[in-house]
Amino acid sequence: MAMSNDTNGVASYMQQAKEQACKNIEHVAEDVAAGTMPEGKLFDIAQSISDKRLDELTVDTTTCGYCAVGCRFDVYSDGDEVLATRPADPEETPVNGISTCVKGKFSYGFVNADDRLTKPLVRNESGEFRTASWDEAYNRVVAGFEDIMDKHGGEALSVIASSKATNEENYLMGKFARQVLGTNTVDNCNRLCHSSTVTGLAKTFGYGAASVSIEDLETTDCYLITGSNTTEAHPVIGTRIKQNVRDGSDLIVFDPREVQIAEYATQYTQITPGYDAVWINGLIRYIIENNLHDAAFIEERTTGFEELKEAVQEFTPELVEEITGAPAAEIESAAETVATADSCVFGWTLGITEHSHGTENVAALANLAAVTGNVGKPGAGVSPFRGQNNVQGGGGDMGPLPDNLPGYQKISNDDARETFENAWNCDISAERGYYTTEMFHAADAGELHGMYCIGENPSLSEPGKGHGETVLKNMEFLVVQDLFLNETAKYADVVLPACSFLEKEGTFTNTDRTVQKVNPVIEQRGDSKPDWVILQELANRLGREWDYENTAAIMEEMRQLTPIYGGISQERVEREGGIQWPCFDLDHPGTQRLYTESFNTEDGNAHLTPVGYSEPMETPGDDYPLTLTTGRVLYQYHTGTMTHREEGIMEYNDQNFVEINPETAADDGIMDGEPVRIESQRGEITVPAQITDRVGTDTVFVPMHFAENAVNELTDSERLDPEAKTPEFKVSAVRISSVEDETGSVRSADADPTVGDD
Ligand SMILES: Nc1nc2c(c(=O)[nH]1)N[C@H]1C(S)=C(S)[C@@H](COP(=O)(O)OP(=O)(O)OC[C@H]3O[C@@H](n4cnc5c(=O)[nH]c(N)nc54)[C@H](O)[C@@H]3O)O[C@H]1N2
Ligand SMILES: Nc1nc2c(c(=O)[nH]1)N[C@H]1C(S)=C(S)[C@@H](COP(=O)(O)OP(=O)(O)OC[C@H]3O[C@@H](n4cnc5c(=O)[nH]c(N)nc54)[C@H](O)[C@@H]3O)O[C@H]1N2
Ligand code: SF4
Ligand SMILES: [Mo]
Repeated sequence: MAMSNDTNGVASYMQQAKEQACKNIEHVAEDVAAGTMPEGKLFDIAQSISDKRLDELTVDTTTCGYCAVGCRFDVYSDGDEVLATRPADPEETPVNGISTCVKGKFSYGFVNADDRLTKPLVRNESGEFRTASWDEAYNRVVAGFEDIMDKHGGEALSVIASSKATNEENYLMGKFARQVLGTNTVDNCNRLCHSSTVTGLAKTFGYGAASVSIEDLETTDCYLITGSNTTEAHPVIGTRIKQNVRDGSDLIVFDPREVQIAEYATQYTQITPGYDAVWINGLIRYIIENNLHDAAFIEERTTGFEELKEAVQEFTPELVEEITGAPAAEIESAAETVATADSCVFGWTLGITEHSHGTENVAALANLAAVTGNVGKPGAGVSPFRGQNNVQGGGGDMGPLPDNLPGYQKISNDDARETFENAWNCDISAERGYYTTEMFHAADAGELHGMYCIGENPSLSEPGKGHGETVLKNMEFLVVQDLFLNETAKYADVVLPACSFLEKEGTFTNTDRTVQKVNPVIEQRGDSKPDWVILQELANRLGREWDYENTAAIMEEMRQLTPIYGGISQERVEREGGIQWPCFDLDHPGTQRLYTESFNTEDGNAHLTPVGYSEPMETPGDDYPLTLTTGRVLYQYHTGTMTHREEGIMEYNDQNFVEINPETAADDGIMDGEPVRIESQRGEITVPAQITDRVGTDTVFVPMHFAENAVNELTDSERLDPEAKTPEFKVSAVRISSVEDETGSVRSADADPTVGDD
């Protein structure tokens, strides 16, 4: 960590930010960030910085540990606490420049929270947790895993890897599962998220990743954005898009909710959740019918056009309107705009993927991109905005997956398996393990007996909360490795305290495939340890000989076994800044844009993949007449383990709510702010109403961030995409009714996510 010589500069920066925030409060009627960003907080920070002696402060640049945008900034600390963040040297921040969002800037209360885990926990004789030495905790873990291996074989064990952790740590989580435990059942949150993107893009274009760079996102002529609440979930990308639209680009948004990005759109079309392939096929049909497709691109770079043309015939504008609610005229105008733009980026997130036909939705979008020739040229391509800070790298590229080894090398491929069997000195089964969503059913069926859950909170985040909890409770042996005793850890036999991204070194890979450095900016808390250290110590107690001196050594081993990361060493990332994969050797510059010459398929062509009619596995009917869709808000992060410990954030949004259209609310006699009971076939919750025409009359929305009245009581663990096994989080049939004897406050409906750095 470098010593700061710029503390006055930080204090004055924070002071200016505070003034800016106050200006916002005065001038923007429906304030915003003010709630979280808190004048008070900013003032405290400015004060605490100026109170410190210069030589007590450190400053270092690191990468944000919240979302996959991959913002970088300088963190000021006294070694113990994060005092402030500030834009870093722009050379070091290729993705965000000087922008960050409220979470990256302020949400660090979790670091020193009173209930942060600082010592291992084990159960005492009466089943209560008590603190233990690392030695005792490790012995319990070894005994627990060995017992299950002896009784049922290693394949009865499972690992949930953490996309919050670094690439190096995730490489070790995959290696630990296969080499130390002898199981291919290792998976992570990608399964609940973008795995349908990965399967959909792998079969059409080859790589399960964004083809574009942030630069393309800043400069394109046109955007088609769907199923992405960009300004709340990827705020800094949202800001880039808004700027470019202000400069004249077109922005078309299809979403069941009029989320903030829709307010900036040149065309916003409200759709019924769950029928995306229908309207996307409608666009393709119109484009081909009207000769707006890119015939040269199709001829030279794709296969399957005739089959696609045939398959989209049934999706007339009239049919699309009937099924999705998108007016025929809007289908036509969107098709015209996309097809005639010089370049177009297709951006999506979970509104497309979290369905029982997410892979088909993604394939349909890939078809649209290819048919209009919008791949592999500047400003054009596919851009699934990835989720967790390191889900691209840690959750995918590093191979903690049931069917893939690092770098998407298939477990079924004999050569790939042999390479890893030799390098890791172990046997690897050619049969894939269980995906996360399948693990819970396998445990029910008595096929899976133990789980090592690292940095995830499946008790709350998996679909069908009741089912998930029962499985965790019944798990013969459960180890949880986390920053907190989260809702999953409550069922654990042993809990191991891990370090957060602020306390450790390594790399994260962001949504545009850029590998960036993560540096420790504060001391480790209590006896907690970085995930890689825990994994190494456990592997050695289970009979292996791991001797990584640091995370650079892990990266070195990984890159030699992973062609797409072949040229990415920590030393190089440190020296050059971000490097985008694929980067095949140390002289390779990295790849800004995919598919400029050819696709990553055997014949080098994009494989157009016809997609027929599809609908959700559960649709509204007489008993449950509304569609529930679920997701995020700007201020909160997932199950709240981190953001719920930041006072400023909780002042602004401290409880669950349901968005209901005014007409729907009136029909049911529901008043704004009053409690509403929401019931599905799985369960019921009661949350305050937020009446807003952001949602249509057939849809309600509940966020996923709260343990009390958790929305996953209502979702379903059975309904999965057939290939990716992603749950249908975005569609459940529900009914609502007014509950009169409780009250609650709700957040304001429209929030401006930017923090004023840009
Ligand atoms: N503040 C914040 N930011 C985050 C996170 C967080 O928890 N909080 N989590 C991160 C993670 S892991 C992820 S994966 C991303 C997720 O980022 P998003 O996917 O943008 O987040 P969601 O809130 O799930 O939003 C889904 C969007 O899809 C729309 N939608 C719902 N149903 C449908 C449908 O059937 N069709 C279409 N076309 N649209 C639909 C919703 O209205 C919403 O706009 O966010 C990342 N960033
Ligand atoms: N209804 C509904 N449910 C959903 C979704 C939805 O849209 N709707 N979205 C799904 C999606 S996209 C996702 S990604 C999942 C997210 O679900 P999870 O990944 O289960 O949620 P998080 O709350 O992010 O859990 C991360 C855990 O890691 C811990 N942690 C943080 N940093 C570290 C670290 O460095 N090391 C270790 N060991 N632990 C760490 C945190 O304390 C926290 O307990 O939720 C899914 N669930
Ligand atoms: S946009 Fe994402 S990466 Fe950037 S500061 Fe916010 S949470 Fe962090
Ligand atoms: Mo995610």
